[in-house]
Amino acid sequence: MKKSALILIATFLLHFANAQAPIVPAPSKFALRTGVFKITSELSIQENPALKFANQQLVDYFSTYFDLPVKSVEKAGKIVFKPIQHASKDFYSIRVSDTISIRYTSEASSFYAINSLLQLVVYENEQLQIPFCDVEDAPQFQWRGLHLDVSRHFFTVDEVKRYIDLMAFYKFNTFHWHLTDDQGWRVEIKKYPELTRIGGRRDSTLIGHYNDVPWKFDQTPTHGFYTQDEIREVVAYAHSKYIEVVPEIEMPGHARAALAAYPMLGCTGKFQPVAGTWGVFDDIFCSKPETIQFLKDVLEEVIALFPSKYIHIGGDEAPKVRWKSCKNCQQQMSKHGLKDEHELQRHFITQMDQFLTSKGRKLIGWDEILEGGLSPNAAVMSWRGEAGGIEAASQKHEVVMSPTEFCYFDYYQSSHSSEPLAIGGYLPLDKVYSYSPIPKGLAADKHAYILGAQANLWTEYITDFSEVEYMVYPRALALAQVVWSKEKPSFESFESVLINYQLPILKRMGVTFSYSFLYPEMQVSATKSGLKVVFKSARPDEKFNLIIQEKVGETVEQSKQEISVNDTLFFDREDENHDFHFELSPINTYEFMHSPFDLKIHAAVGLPIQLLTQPNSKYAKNGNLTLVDGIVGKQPWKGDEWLGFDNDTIEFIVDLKRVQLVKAFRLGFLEANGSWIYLPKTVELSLSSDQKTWKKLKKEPAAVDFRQNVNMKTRFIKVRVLAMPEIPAGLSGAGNVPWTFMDELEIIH
Ligand code: TNX
Repeated sequence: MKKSALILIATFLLHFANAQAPIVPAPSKFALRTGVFKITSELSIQENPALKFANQQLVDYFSTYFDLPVKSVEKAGKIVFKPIQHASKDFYSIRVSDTISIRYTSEASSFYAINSLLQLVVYENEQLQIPFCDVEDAPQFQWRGLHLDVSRHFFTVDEVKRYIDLMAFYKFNTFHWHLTDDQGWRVEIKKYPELTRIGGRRDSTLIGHYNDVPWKFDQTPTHGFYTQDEIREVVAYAHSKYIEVVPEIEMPGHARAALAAYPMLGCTGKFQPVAGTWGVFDDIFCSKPETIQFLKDVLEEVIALFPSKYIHIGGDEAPKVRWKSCKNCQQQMSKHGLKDEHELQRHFITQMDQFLTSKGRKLIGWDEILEGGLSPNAAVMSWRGEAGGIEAASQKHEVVMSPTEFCYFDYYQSSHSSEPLAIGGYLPLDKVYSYSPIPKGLAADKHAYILGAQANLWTEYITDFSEVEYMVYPRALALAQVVWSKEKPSFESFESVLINYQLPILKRMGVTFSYSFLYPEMQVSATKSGLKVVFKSARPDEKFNLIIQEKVGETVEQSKQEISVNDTLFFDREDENHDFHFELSPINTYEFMHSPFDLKIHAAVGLPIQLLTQPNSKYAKNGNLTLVDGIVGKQPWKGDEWLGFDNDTIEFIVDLKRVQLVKAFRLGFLEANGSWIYLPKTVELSLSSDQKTWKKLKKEPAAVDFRQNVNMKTRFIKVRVLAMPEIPAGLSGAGNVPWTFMDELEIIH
């Protein structure tokens, strides 16, 4: 290895607390005592009709995973229940000694107690046992949700039940079932059979990422829907696990599957097939009375199938282009004195609100339903950040928080290239764990309007159920903690519980969870002369074999070295034109994935950059270093390599630290229009040796790999990037300010 990569040893160990509750979400109180309760074939549980679901859960778990029959007995068995009053909602307690006594306040809480108990079971010295302990517990939020999109990809009844099983085990209580979208209508509606016959089928599906052009299609038809009997079966199953199923019927947007079945429900009446690509489509439900009546008919059947208090009507991402040129829609607007199409959307949603309210139900919709004014009884699901939630709660409407930044489980969970293709974004486990559903900017007297939070699993890129589990677990455990516990243990403590207790449980249950949180992450910081690199890992005592491939010009040298977490590598920008490729493999025996990292040492690494325009905090993982951290932004976009802005003018200054000859300047831009990330219009460079007088170079059009010849001496380079002020109509994200993503900035001497 060359002198450029020096390894300095600065290893230290973290210490984890010992007496942690192995239960996730962590109970409010947990205390271990000496002794163990031995589980034998004599295990018995007290029969009681009110506790039948809790008992069933226990019986099923022991028979499925330990092949152990548990007897139900009339009088006190080994596991005894006692109802109590005057405790907080869904409070329960467990005392494990020679018998196990459970005190509960509600049927649901008896079920929660059983799930906690099951998580306490350990297999030691060839004996199943539960340590003597005391547990006290109650949930914080009433809406503890997971969502599943079955439109983009269809999942069978058995798979949905499995999803519910795992949810229940971690005390989630709301299953948001996204049943309709552009790519498939999945619920049988007796009055409109074409919805599932035509709308439940698509001829072909996009292969690869939406942003990869030209598009390729699989040419394989897919068809799937749930009959009303199957829906009832799932609802009853969820009910037996104290989970409420909230159905979502999307309107007025994301309606292409329904419109394929009944084209006259749209504005143009023209037939278009069920969509086989992703994103947002201009063709949405028309606002004319016939379509409104159709949707009420659909909701009527949906209400009969789902006893839930809330009915989700979507409301997101509905472009208004068709409505603008539709005579029926314009007529509705003048008839009802509506000033624009946003108000027309409010009028649309209000009619659904009145209908659902008249049936004793409550409408919930994505935060776009705030645009044009909120319908009187509507609850809001805040996904585009927290702002929608804050606004709705301030207007005294109920809110469920689900901001993309913390709750989108379709985002990547690590930056490793071996992650399966995903939509984009970056949401590692610790980020989920750090979430707190009550937004900071919300007045204290409005906190009660926040019902809780949920994670969403959109399945554009998730084609089979094992991948569903991969994306959801273990991130769902972090969210379970967020929505259940009043006081969260530290992330380190959660992580050690996960590694020591919960991963073995997930394994036992056959969950195809992700180990991504255990993969080391490369962390880069700036030094005076270049970069410093460490590989951060969840396990502080981890040792790796580090294989370094160093490419200088055409020659590649390889070296191997054993390192520990927190061993540090240093790189100097004087050693420009080196490409490093690291591979880490653990020396310990833990299951692991291949985890390569690339680092490019160029003449600008670690240089100070003064950001005159601030990037969006969601996309600035390495702050101003991002542009010169040697990690070159790649496609598909994972959200952490790029610096992301949502401004139309972006300015920053690079300091080369001394006046020097610059031959050329390079800056990469990301084009991922499906994610509303557009190439900016122009780049304008200015040079200065003192930051007082600036020499402007010719403005150039931006490009994915933008390069400009400079051939001048300078110390400071000011970069001014101009983006479109607004995404034009007809393109993905029309009407919004486009995202501008840039990386990596290089100086060529
Ligand atoms: C936005 S979240 C959507 C979905 C996509 C998702 C992908 C929401 C209300 N709408 O239609 O599947 O992004 O992350």
